[in-house]
Amino acid sequence: MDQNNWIYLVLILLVLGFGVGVVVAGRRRGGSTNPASARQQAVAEPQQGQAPLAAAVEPSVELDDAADVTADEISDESAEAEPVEPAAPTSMRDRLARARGAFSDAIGSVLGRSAIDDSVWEELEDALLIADVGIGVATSLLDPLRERVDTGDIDGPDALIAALRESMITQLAGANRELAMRPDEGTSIWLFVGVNGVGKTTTIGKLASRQVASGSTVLLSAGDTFRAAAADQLQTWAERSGAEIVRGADGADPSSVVFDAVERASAKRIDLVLADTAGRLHNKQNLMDELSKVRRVAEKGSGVVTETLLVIDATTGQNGLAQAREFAAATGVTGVVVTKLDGSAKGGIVFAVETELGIPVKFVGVGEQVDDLVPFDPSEFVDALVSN
Ligand SMILES: Nc1nc2c(ncn2[C@@H]2O[C@H](COP(=O)(O)OP(=O)(O)OP(=O)(O)O)[C@@H](O)[C@H]2O)c(=O)[nH]1
Ligand SMILES: [Mg+2]
Repeated sequence: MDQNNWIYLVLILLVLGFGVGVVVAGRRRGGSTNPASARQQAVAEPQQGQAPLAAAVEPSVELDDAADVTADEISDESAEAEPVEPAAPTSMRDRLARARGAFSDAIGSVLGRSAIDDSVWEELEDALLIADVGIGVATSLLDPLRERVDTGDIDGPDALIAALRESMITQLAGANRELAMRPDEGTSIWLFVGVNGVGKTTTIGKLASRQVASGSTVLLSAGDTFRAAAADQLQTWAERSGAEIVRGADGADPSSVVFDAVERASAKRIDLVLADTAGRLHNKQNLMDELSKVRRVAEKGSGVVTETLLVIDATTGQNGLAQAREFAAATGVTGVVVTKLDGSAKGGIVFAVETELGIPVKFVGVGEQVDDLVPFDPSEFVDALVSN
């Protein structure tokens, strides 16, 4: 090596030595040249006696989303987030904002009148029809009120709106909205039926959480063997709620899955089986026959179907009534869950189902999260709907 090469080599070594010195000094000060990678390292490799950063964070994200949260996001939250007051529970009134929209305009307008004339009746009828109560229910609500106005029993717009609210509550009064369990007769089974995408699986997940929280042991039966992802979706809810799950092979006979689920539940003395089924069109006879079979087979072992719950999407409006008729004929529906009331201007399907078919609405879905399923309460519902 000649003299120039030696000089170059010495210079390179000097530069490298300086660089290493700077990095080591930075580390000693507790700093890092790359804070993100340092945080990731802390999450991945906690020091002895030190909790990993991820574990120090409340799992405020739902399980589905958890996989998408990077270590960076988690540690940023834990380092910087101020303690947050839990949000006040959203009222029924707020959750039904869209459905109320149709009514509140009409009611505001009626209340602004000095007398009850034809246009008042038109406005109220339009509001009821937009809410999709159906013409039969609208007439049964308004006709008696017309008579009371004629006789002078109702003497002005304020009294008319108050009387309408009362009549709506009365129409929904008296139904038994309990979800039945009959432990003396074996494992209770709640079977969930309905057309595609209405919210059956989500409702099962929400109800499983409620039942587990109230002290029941619960097993979910993944009877939708039609789509591979359906059982995975139910499994996620089982993990969230602390329920067990029985799955069948893809494409397996849905009756065999519910049979196995009930056998497992009764062997383990589990109180309740929540049985999912694939969504199906109510006018496809073979699919409705399959459902009748699922219901029959569910009771072949030591379980009893104490509820067959039809799930209806509020946004489908009056079509929900046709669905209810067919499903009731095939499976003996004992109750309805109306979902997606949070995003619908058509809360009126509740009236149509109850008054025309006599099937009680037992729960309503008002969002996608686990707590967004509430027992149906007529006065709360009507007050939320008919207020200005
Ligand atoms: N906004 C809102 N969305 C809901 C509600 N209930 C269910 N969903 C959503 O509706 C979609 C369909 O829900 P699923 O539970 O998969 O419906 P499903 O009836 O099991 O569907 P299939 O099994 O395909 O027939 C999902 O995105 C749910 O999060 C609700 O009350 N409100
Ligand atoms: Mg489903």
